Amino acid sequence: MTAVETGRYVGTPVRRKEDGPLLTGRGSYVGNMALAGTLSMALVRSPYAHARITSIATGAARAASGVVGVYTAADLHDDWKAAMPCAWPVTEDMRNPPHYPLAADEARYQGDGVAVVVAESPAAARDAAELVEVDYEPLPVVVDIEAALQEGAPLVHSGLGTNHCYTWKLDAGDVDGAFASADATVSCRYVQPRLIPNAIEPRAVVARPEPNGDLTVWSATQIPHILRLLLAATLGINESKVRVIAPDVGGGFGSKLDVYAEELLAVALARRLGTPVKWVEERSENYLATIHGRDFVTTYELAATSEGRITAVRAHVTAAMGAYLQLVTPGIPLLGAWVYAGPYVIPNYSFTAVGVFTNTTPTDAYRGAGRPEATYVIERTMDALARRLGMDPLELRRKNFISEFPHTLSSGLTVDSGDFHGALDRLLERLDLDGVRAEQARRRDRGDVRQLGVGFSTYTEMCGLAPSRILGAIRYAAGGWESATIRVLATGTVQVITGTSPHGQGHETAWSQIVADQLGCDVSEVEVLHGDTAISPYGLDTYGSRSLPIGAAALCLAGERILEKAREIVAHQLEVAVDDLGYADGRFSVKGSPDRAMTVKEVAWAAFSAHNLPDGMDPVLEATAMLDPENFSWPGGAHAAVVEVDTETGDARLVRYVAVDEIGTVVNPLIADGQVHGGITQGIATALYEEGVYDEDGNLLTSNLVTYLVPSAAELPSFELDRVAAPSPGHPLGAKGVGETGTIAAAPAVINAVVDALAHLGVTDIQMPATPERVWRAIQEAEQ
Ligand code: MCN
Repeated sequence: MTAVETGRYVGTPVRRKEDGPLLTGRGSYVGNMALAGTLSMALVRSPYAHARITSIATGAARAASGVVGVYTAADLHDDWKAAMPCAWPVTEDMRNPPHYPLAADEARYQGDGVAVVVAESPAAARDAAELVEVDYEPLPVVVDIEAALQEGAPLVHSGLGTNHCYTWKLDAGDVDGAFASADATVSCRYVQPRLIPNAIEPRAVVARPEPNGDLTVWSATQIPHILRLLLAATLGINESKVRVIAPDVGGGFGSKLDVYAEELLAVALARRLGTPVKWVEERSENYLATIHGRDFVTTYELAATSEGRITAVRAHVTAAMGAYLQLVTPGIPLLGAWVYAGPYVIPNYSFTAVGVFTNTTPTDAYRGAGRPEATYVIERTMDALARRLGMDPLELRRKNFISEFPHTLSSGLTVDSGDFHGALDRLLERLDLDGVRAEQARRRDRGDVRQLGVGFSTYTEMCGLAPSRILGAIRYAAGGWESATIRVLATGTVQVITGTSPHGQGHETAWSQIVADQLGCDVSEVEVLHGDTAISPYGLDTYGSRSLPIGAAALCLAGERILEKAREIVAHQLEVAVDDLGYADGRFSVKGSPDRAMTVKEVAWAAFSAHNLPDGMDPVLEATAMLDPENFSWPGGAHAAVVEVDTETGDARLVRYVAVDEIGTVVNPLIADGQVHGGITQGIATALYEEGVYDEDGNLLTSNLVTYLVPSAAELPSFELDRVAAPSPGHPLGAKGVGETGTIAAAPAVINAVVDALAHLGVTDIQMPATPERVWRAIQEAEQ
């Protein structure tokens, strides 16, 4: 695609258009909707992680005041034309046990739905749910992924005869040979904690049957288009009869990239009862019933020469699926599968992922999905290899950086552009490493209680999901294209319809900037419509930092088509050849006669009135583009964390965090900074605070905001951000995705810093999250 000229808006920190209503309490969230005749839904959830359901008595609940109906799996059995969808069967022989919105015979994780109550109010529904009497016969439980693979482990699905879901491999080169002939090898084992997404707005859905048999569904979802498709398929409804609307959505971070039992139940019950049915998740339900993230154990090995050239990588990932496969559960490890060599040239490559069922909440996409896991193990192991070789960890990184582009990774994909050296140079300029090291030395000499450490992470990731042919080749069911329509209305204002579905990312502003530059209008004259399948019938929604890489590229293409059509109209009306016209800032003029001109607004009126258009041309100034990218998007960068660790209590605190990202052209630096801030915070949360913990009976011990530690601004320093740019040659603006970079880079930088703070005591490893207890124990063990 040709590069698009930018003007006065792209690259400037335009304030977010969408913030006014949100900040003044005038957002339109599903939870606030009050449609006439709405009934409320509440779920009865299993308190056991694994239990046979021997009976369900619904009589008392049915008799309760305000209750309209109580339903079990058996009652709704005929409503489902298919089981709940898993769109990524990663191997032909992957095990995918049928998953229905309510458990029929067995509950397989704490929170698994076993019955649903519909009542006249949320309180009546919840109260009646308490009256449903379920007899459970507890069954053996397995929550640990490695234990689940042992011979004789309790089986999550006894019918499968195993907890093994799939094994997926990617091999290139002669890995065994490279390890056999290496001067140095390191082998490390890492645990990625289970993470529990906590969007500020919990999930919510309202389903309304329309008088003509159509169905309207409002959902706090990231994926209105995919949801429509899968609601239609699962319930056997004509897809064109279903309209899904994602109004304002208060964050998702991947957790709303799913088709949930509650959405299917609300739709099925609304159809049965002929009236709107609504469900709003409670925070405690969010912990149990919204997907979780991560929960990987990885062994990661590097082979190198004595000079520090890395010759091979071998990564083996064991990944928790949870009790069932949700929409893209099995594919999450694969999203990192190509980048286990990081930003380094490593000729021999081996990656294996093993998916495992456990009696836990299903896992699925959580910010970064697959790539934070990869970056963490690489960047931790780079430090371990540097220790082994007696080299400076940054020198080791520099020695192995990809420095020529495009670069085809040994794993097979091509990194189109990057500047890893430049990012690291800039980081060091900002950091004053010598100063930090001097302070560290002083504290060590003095034997201070609070020791200082600095840690680095240099990264690349593949985002912008993605070329459809590659997604097809790895057995993902859908494509990766995106759509955009631009309409210049008769009065000259512009309507943009995007297939992306922002839920906090600011597309209304960024897309307006891009279109305003292309068409030479004011940013306030552009209105961006999204998140309603009746308005934007085609789209693949927002996740995987794909919206700018793909959605905005489709937008640029639609803009080009608008300008092509406009140019033909101007040439016709001014009676010149199209090539005789120049274009700048929303105005076409005849080369050499600048006064003979028409603005885009004038052309829009001419196209609307259609009095004098070229023969055969359709009226109105409107264009649509569907764009399937040719490559992934390859952001990268270098991050550094400076931490202070209390050697008596084990308390680790961030003192500084410096990030230099390379995301190509930046459309809106304010939005991009916000994305990096949020991303870094989530990476730091993994490193220091957040961990979903089950006891051995499968009870979720971290089931609220008191026990699951989501950090606030009070725990964090002010981040120091900077950027370098290596624009993507495959993107019309040269832009790359940014939505996940911070999360991908931050955790290893922080843990490397904690380890560095304690290196003089002999500490070489600390598992995430580095809680005071873990840090304290690591110090005690090193001292023995
Ligand atoms: N942007 C930019 N210049 C760039 C890259 C991006 O100005 N070079 C801007 C874009 O215009 C867009 C925003 O940054 O407004 C994010 O763009 P992009 O990287 O394309 O990511 P997406 O819009 O596809 O968002 C998805 C990404 C993901 S995968 C998660 S998870 C995540 C994230 O965005 N979840 C979020 N950021 C979030 N932010 C909020 N507030 N809430 C979430 O749930």
